Amino acid sequence: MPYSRDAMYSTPAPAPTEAISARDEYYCHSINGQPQIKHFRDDYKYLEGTSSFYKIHTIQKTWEHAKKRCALEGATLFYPEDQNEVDVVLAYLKDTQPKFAWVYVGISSKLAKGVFTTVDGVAIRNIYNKWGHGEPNDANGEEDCVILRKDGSYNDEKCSNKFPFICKKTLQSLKWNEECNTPYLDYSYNVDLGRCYKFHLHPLTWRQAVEACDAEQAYLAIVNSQQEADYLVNITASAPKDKVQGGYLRGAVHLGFNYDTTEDDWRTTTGETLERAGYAAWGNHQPDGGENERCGSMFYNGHLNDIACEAHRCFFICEKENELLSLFDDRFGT
Ligand SMILES: [Ca+2]
Ligand SMILES: [Ca+2]
Ligand SMILES: [Ca+2]
Repeated sequence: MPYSRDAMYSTPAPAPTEAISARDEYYCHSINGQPQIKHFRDDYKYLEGTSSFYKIHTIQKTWEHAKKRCALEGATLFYPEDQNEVDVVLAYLKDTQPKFAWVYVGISSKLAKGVFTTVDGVAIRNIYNKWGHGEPNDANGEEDCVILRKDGSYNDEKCSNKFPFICKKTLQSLKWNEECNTPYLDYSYNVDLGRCYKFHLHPLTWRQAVEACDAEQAYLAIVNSQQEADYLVNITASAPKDKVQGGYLRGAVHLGFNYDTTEDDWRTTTGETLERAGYAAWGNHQPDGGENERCGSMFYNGHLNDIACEAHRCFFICEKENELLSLFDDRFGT
């Protein structure tokens, strides 16, 4: 659901008038969101030549993981629409990462050998379509993923090879969540806790959940009070979980704590003991998994549970500060 302008006004304003006016002033300037100032995320660069944002990923990944990572960031594994975009993006690549000789692009022949389509299903003949000499050659019958070389030509490569890649977000597709100051629309602001949360309905393993929250510039939720635990129980109860099909572990949601073997104790992902973080209410007989359950979760009733880090997929909750509101809070002591 797109963020509604009205929702902002439902946030009760704090008492000091100075704070109210400063916030109001901020909101007035940004009421139509970040698309107007052409900002998606700090790690994406806006290129006027194509009216789009790009991020060059320097941690090399397989083609599938590259595609997934871009999707987690709310973007798409880049492929060039036309010669202009090839020129603009390769110039940016040469400028910022001169050592990279090529990048993965969002084109593969995974559907059928020799049929090259983009990650969003467009046939390669309808976009930029310039292969290197003798390519595609499907060497050893195992080259189904495409790289773009610095000279602007494509080559098919083995999908399991790890290469740098670029994620792309068009300005046109950018929407802004004012309440949480983020491009991710499904975060909602809790005024009592002063934080934003998203209940993820695509079950992932604990480690994948850590990555998914990070990709949204958030973190796997950390419970800092009984009040926050109650809120997480509420959003878990109201999430439409029953509609989600498939094999995943029901009854628990991943949270941001795990077993620290150096400390020989449980720690939040920010390194605090659970007691110090503010919430350590374990479920009955938990933790009970020993070495098989070294990661953290919460039963739907709010009690903590140790869980396998990679064996089971579960729902999970991401949490983020609204840096902008915290800035005001610091400044005005509200
Ligand atoms: Ca090849
Ligand atoms: Ca928290
Ligand atoms: Ca357990």
